[in-house]
Amino acid sequence: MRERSGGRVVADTLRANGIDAAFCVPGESFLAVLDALHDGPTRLITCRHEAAAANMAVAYGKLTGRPGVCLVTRGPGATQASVGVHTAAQDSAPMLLLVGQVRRAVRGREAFQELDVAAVFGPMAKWAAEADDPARLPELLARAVQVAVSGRPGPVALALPEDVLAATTRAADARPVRPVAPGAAPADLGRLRELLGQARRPLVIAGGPGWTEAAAADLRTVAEASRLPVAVAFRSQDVLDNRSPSYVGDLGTSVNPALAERVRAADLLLAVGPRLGEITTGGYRLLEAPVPRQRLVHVHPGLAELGRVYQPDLAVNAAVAPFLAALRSVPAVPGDRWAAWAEAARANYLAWVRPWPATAPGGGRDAGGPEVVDLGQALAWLRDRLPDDAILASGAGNYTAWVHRYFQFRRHGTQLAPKSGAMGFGLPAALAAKVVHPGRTVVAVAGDGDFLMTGQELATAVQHHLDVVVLVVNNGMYGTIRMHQERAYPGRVIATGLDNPDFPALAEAYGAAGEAVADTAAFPAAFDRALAAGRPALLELRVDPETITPGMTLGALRR
Ligand SMILES: Cc1ncc(C[n+]2csc(CCOP(=O)(O)OP(=O)(O)O)c2C)c(N)n1
Ligand SMILES: [Mg+2]
Repeated sequence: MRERSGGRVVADTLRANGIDAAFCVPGESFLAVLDALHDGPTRLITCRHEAAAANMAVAYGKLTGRPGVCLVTRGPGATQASVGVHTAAQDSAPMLLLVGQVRRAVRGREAFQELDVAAVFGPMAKWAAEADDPARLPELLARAVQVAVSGRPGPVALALPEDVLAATTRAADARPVRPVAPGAAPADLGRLRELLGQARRPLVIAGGPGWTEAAAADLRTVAEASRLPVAVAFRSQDVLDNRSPSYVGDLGTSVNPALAERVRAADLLLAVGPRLGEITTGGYRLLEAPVPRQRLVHVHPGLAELGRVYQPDLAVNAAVAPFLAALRSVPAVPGDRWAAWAEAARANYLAWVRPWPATAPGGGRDAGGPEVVDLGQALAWLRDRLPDDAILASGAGNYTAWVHRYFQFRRHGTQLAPKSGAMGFGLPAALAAKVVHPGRTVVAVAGDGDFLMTGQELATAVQHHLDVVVLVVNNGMYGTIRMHQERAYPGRVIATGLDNPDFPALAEAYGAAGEAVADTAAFPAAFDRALAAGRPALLELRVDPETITPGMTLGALRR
């Protein structure tokens, strides 16, 4: 084996594993890796903040199934990137946080910027470790990739001391990693068919990691053949074409009450892939812990998730893709017995997303108030305007309730939304999406609070020619918290109001196009201009601050 630097071993490992892009904020601790990436082929996106770089890596992992790589430096870089590690964990997204570390000779002295990466990230990541020998880098890196992509995918944090990266080694590369995705046993499928055979009111809950185009197609085939109603877990709306007669809505933070009622009333829940987490289970109330009243089949690739909160009647340790492929290969269970139940669930969904909500009473032009954008109508228009493969990224805030409800996802891998509810995710995720799919339309939707957590990445978008459209939903407040505040402490507003910058001017200052939209009717033309700008573009959507959720006003909350 030729002699090469530790940094080169890192670069070669990325290439060998098909990781064709990485996201960084540079540091002098990992110059050897940067140098090894100098001549390609991995595309290196340099960012303005490590939180954004880490969020980009999360989005890359979710979109490709390969680990998203984020390179940061020592304590300051690693701690700023930590939000991405947390999101990757809650989102089951494969990710590698590579942290340049102080050199071995001074380790443990609290040297300049030193951080015990394994100790800090140990409880947050799937695995965290530190290299101490250049010759063992191939082994360490291969294990990191293996852990990140296998079973329930997740983040791995590795500290790479500066001198380990700079030293040379003749160690040979490891082989490219093949993800380990457990599959379903024939006995599991037999038992599942038995349980379905006894059911009258079955409901599928689909979500979690490991979805592929084929898995999404298999879910559609299986569900439609057996007329199974399919709800999706929190922020997993792209695992089934929302136009399918089987799609009945999402179990999110603002769930359709009729759907929540169906989860309670179901006699068999078939959870295909999701964690049965707090949001998906309506705060652990739609199912009782530890023994749900509904019969439960839980399919999950991570052994630790099975029986963690709920004891299933049938636990299947399988990834969704092999599970659904196996289920598709056996004869479909006839769905005549629950056809009416399934049709009613679909009707509930259609009623929930239509008619589009109007501006809250007291607001809007007709009432003599200022002009505003009706977010529901804007998203409904977008749903029809965007191609099926367009990617929509978002972060956290009440504005996401409109996204989840009024946009319809049609293709697998088109929704990038943090299951951790972390603000600041949308724009970085959109940029990563544009790196992975340069030919697709990519839209980030952000709140005014949310956007400014990673808004500086407009500079990254301009620098790397990542022409995304950012919709900033401006209600002049941290709306979600204001909503909770008005409920708990009516009229006592503190810390939730925002005096915002001039968003279009800010965008223009970064070299992006910027425009404000203050009227629903003006949105379509403004959006088309943004899309055709030939550079990244931001549209500030001025919405009615009174309308705190679709169908709820601040005034009503206070009363
Ligand atoms: C990183 C992070 N910090 C704080 C919070 C708490 N939080 C949740 S939503 C929210 C307000 C979001 O405001 P904005 O983006 O303007 O959206 P809006 O609710 O107004 O639509 C806050 C502060 C969070 N989820 N994530
Ligand atoms: Mg806001």
